Amino acid sequence: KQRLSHMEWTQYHTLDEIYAWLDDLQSKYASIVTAFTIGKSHEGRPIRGIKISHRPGNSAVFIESNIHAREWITSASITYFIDELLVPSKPGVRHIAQTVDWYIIPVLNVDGFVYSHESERLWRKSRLLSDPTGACVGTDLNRNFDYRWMEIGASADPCSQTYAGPFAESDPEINQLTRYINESIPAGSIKIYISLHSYGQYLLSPWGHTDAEFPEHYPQMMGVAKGFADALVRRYGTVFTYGSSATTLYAVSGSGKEWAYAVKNITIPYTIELRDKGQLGFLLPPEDIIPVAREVTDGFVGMIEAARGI
Ligand code: ING
Ligand code: ZN
Repeated sequence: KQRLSHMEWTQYHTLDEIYAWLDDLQSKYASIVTAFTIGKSHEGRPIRGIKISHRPGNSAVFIESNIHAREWITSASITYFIDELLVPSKPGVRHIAQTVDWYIIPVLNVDGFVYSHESERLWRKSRLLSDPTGACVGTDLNRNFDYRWMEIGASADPCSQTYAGPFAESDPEINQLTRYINESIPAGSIKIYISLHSYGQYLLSPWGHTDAEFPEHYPQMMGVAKGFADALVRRYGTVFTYGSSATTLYAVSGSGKEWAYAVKNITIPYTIELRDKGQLGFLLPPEDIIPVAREVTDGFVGMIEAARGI
């Protein structure tokens, strides 16, 4: 297998290609890059991430991407963002690279991602078989977190696209993600948690489970969301809507950002839904990778600058 020395972001890459690229980054930028593995997926693939840190003592941002298999634009654009952090093309990006510790898992749902490449493009869930009849495969990993698990917007039917799993953290992808955050990242250092999805152009905060109440830090969440959306729209005019999940999109429970906020006390947790608004949906063409990645990079610069002092 040929090893990639770099990616061009003109096509969607396989998991093996993304991992070969991660290996290259680790050797090329050894002084600031630490590759890590949170564990293995149900089918035995390593779930890998990258930590970018220029100096000790920075606050951290944690990003999980491609928790849903078919949302390829998420790993495509976050790998571009990683490249930008390592070789910044603008001072704003250099600044957020140097003053924040970035923990990024480009593909969390590795089994589903490979399945989406090889067998069924629109696959969403994991590949864990928990249906006793054997008829349906996969857990919706963004319903499998251990906070208000299975309360609302999640299904107990293994055949559903939003099947929450037989119990909270049933799937190794989720229990190892939470264990990694609990055990391997200094307590309290993560200030922002991002779960990267497509599509819809939303930036969603807690709460997911209710539209009748807002979390204590909702004003800060919205202030930082505005920083992201205002910076992003300036590049190509792409409009992102922000608000709580339950009031903006729909009610859910057991998703990553709720766990991050309620269990880990991470003040600024979001689900971000990248382009588009549904015209092409999950099938965004490869020509869109670079524009999406560029606007998202601008958005992250605006987000971090808005979050200073929170
Ligand atoms: N959408 C998210 C989902 O998991 C979401 C939307 C997540 C809404 C969390 C509210 C809270 O269903 C996609 N496209 O996956
Ligand atoms: Zn999703």
